[in-house]
Amino acid sequence: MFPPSPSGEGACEGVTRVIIMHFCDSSLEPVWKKIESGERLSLEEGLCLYNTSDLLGLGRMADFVRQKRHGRRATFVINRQINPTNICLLSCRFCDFASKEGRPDAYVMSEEDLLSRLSPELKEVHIVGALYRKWSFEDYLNIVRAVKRAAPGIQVKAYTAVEVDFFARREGISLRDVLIRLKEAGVVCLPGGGAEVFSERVRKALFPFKIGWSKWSEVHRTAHELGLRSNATLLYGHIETLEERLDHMLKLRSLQDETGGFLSFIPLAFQPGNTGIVKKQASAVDDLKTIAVSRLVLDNFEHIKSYWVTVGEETCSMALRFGADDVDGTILEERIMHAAKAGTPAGMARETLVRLIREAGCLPVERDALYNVETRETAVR
Ligand code: V47
Repeated sequence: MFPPSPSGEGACEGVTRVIIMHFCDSSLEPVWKKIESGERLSLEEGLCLYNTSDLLGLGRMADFVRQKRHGRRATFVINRQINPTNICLLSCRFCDFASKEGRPDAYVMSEEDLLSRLSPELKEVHIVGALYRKWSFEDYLNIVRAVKRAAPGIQVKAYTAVEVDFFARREGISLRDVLIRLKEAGVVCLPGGGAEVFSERVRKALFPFKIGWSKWSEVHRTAHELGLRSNATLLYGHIETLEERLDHMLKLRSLQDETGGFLSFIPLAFQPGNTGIVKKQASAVDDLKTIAVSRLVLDNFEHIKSYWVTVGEETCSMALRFGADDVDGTILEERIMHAAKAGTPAGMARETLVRLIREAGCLPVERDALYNVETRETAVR
């Protein structure tokens, strides 16, 4: 349904090379044989990768696959996140961002607030709201329309599957009709949020009133049928098991086989904040393993994003040699993870993104919301 992306600068496609890998952990050898010959990995093989003590061996395999697709290129986007309100009908146990009407931290942005956040250099605006009872679907559409009116050149990535489902139920219309109207308003891509972990056990414990895999996948499948691209996330580092992480990835892999509409996969390291669910966020080793396993298991996802907001600048940079090929963008005003006391800045300068990409030995390339890079000259030398 969607055309394959061109291979990246320096990509090794078409070049026959013999790669000799040595592992400290011999259980990686049969998995490497499959990876080298382009065979698909199973859940058990994913577990073998997660459980290895040979972190660098795992990284080399993921880097091999990453370099085959993207060479040394690593992309970033000049973007901004906008969260028009934090007032949400849901009260998910893991979320410190959502608030209720009348609480001191509750806010609702006016159109003026929203538009004051736009600036000419932005390529992408990433809008994620909350389920606000007082706003109709038309109000949510007007946010997108206002951005497009004020800055027609900015691409809008907006509204997670959770919000799309909320709009459909509120208006009594189909998901398809919601998505058609979002597209008409100017949305080019759905963000990957709301996926959390597609485990019913975890859903019941942490977000029982939020949609699960069945509805989440229906929204994304329908979006892809309409030509809207989308992303997919995984929230890890709370109560989920490694099997549940892998099952999540395999579900996404099968949907991607069907539609080809996903652009990128983004593992989000859970920020514990005030939730009391866990004391500490996942370790840097777990972050790097999760990126590497995603790259190796999700063989049909073009892009694996290392999200600096949750893993920090250093791990984000290292992740580019563990399978990731993208670092998201400048973001400027991240609120969701920062409501949960993320220790990273709320935004990052272009120069910092370029530096962290270069430090990993990669070639920084600026992209747009749909991962288009204008020409080879867009590589930031
Ligand atoms: O679905 C909420 C997560 C997601 C926390 O598509 C948390 O490019 C960590 O969708 N710690 C929303 N994560 C963010 C999102 C996103 C982010 C970056 C890029 C893209 C993309 C999409 O944030 C939610 C939830 O899984 N989240 N609270 C927390 N305390």
